[in-house]
Amino acid sequence: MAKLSPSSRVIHALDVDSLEKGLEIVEKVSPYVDGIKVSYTLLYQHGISSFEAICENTSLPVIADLKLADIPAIVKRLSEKVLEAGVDGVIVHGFCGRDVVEACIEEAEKRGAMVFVVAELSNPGAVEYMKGMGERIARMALEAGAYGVIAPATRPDSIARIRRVVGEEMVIISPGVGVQGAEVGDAILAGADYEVVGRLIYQAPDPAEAAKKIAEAIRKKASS
Ligand code: O7M
Repeated sequence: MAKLSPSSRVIHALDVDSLEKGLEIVEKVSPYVDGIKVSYTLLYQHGISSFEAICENTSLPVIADLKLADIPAIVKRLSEKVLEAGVDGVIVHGFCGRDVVEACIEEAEKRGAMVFVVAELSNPGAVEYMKGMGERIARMALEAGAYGVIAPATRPDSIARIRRVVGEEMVIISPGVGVQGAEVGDAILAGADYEVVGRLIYQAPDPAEAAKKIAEAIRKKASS
């Protein structure tokens, strides 16, 4: 199982509907990103075999973003299914509680895979219920033994607070860059390890060039 290793510090959110386009983009952007996140867009269109196809066509870690949110018994079965497809990591919601996160980790550990726990979502409406909850979830994820947490690039203050909770032991990945409003590099400055970038890359006329520019912008910001 591949683990994340920081170089560009970009994870590409491959939220495309077409597997053909997805494979093409993966090939083009792989030199400029550290991981690929796949989601329901491919799953609904092409089934779980699309995750297998992406895994077979890249040496980068592939993270399945199904944002699992159910009772432990179901999360365990869904995690097993998705991990069987060959992905290197899975994403589970933290708000469902420790038993759900632990069920996911139990399955992932059998294969040495990574589990990422959503601590706080990036959309504006998330603050209605989630603000402040992110730190509690992050603490639970740390205690449960998760590999990483997801914190919003749109709220760098939340990233900084979550980093204080998890210390250097956990990886923080942050979506919300570009279309959702966060500037490239700001999540890294606030304490994230990786920025999760979707539309800025897969909707660009030249996804490879876009990924390269984002990686350069992060490098520049992180070293200034
Ligand atoms: O860069 P975008 O806005 O086109 O895409 C962002 C990606 O990150 C997309 O795949 C979302 O599902 C995901 N995401 C968020 O945008 N916000 C969150 O709070 C959490 C995620 C995510 O990846 O959660 C696991």
